[in-house]
Amino acid sequence: MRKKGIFIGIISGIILLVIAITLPSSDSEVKTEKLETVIEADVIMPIKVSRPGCEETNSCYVPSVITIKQGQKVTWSNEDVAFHTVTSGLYDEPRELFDSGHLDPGQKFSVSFDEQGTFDYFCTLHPWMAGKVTVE
Ligand SMILES: [Cu+2]
Repeated sequence: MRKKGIFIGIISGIILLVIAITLPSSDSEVKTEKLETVIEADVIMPIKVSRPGCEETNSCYVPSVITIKQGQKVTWSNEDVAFHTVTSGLYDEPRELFDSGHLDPGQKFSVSFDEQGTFDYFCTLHPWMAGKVTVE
């Protein structure tokens, strides 16, 4: 009878060990998902950029200047609670290369750049919002 008790003790010990090993791994799966969400966008429109001020610290689009290789894609994500656009050119001088239209909060927009050069872009709703893509 005592042997049976020890056996049950060992078995439940093993079960507890398996649970202990399994728990942290499901935790790290959650972390991995969060990391992927961060990496999905190259440039973000952070919160509160619908009010002037972000242009003083070049943080209307973050990063405000991004350098990529020819043929690569840039993805923008609107992380603000207001609408924004990613529109090629300058506010006073739009260029008809790309235009996201109004991006809802949480919405993303991507452009592939097949030609080298420097490409300015801005937000049609907020004249102070400006950024640049450099394609090498
Ligand atoms: Cu905007």
